[in-house]
Amino acid sequence: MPYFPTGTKSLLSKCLTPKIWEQCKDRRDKHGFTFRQAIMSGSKYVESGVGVYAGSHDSYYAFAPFFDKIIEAYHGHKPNDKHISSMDYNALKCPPFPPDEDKMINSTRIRVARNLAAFPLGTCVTRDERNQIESLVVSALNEFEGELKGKYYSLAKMTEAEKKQLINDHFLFKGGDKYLQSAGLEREWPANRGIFHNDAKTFLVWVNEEDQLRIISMQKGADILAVFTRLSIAAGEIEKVAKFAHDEHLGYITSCPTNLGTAMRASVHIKLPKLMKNKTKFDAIADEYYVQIRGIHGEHTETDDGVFDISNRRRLGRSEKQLVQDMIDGVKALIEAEKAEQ
Ligand code: ADP
Ligand code: CIR
Repeated sequence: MPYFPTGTKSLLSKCLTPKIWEQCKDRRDKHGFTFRQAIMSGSKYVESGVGVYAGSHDSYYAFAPFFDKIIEAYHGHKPNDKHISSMDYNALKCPPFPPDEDKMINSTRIRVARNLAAFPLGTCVTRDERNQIESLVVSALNEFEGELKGKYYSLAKMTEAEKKQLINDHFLFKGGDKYLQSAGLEREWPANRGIFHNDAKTFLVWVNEEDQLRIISMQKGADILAVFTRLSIAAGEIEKVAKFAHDEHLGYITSCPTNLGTAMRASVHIKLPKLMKNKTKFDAIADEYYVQIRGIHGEHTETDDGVFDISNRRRLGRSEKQLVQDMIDGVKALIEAEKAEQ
């Protein structure tokens, strides 16, 4: 059984009891992914928040005594609970922000993660399967017309300068994430990874990173409704041609259990230079409204100039529409608090 030093806070360390270890330690899912592989990341990096990845849709059931606990602890979702999906953008309560608040928001981005039903997850695919996934997804995306029409850029063919520019502009994944590496998600990097985007870079799809697809809608400013509407239409179009791994209990299946359900993160980059100095209040509002605070250069980054990435923390058991609403309500509360700080 892995050793966790005193003070380890990861969900893995909390959920992996000696009984569950005994029950699961020699199990494999139907693609051969072992329980030990699933917990490798958090065993190696004890500072993980969660520390667990699935090898396939089946991992969540093959290792159920363990994953049920993780899922309940993170999402409050019990083994018999159902997940409901709705990308109904007409139901969103999102009046435009007044001008003084609008200018506090630099940009808006909503992404959903999706994986193909016909393959295991990125943690467990072979090189050949990863290649097949790339071909299938890219050929579907190449059919897009109108605003969503774009081009696929293979990571292996990009120059260092192009990559750097896309990362700095917040369009592309970074690679080199130790948590993903320890879960096997960066094997044979950069082969068969890439990004599809339209000319305006308001619609983007990452291929074969943490999940097989990350479908992204983003733009400058605070028009959350426009961003959600574009995402909803694009995800619907892709789903017509690619069957995604999904079930009634877990919603969309993802390699990290924190993303299950909607697999959606809706975020704004927002200036909160005063509130950041009152960390207790900042964190209390974030907790109350179920939003997560990140730095603006991706997960596990800090802020340098008082700009924060604020996003929905919940992903499972509530619809996409409800969770975009969580983010909107949290952002409004944070703006009020920022204005109230001296
Ligand atoms: P995820 O893809 O899980 O949302 P990250 O937090 O690593 O993961 O973010 C990926 C990239 O998207 C980063 O470059 C980040 O800066 C960018 N990003 C996230 N939210 C926004 C936003 N609201 N505006 C602009 N860029 C964003
Ligand atoms: C961790 O456990 O810290 C990483 N594997 C990332 C987990 C997902 N991110 C998150 O909850 N913010």
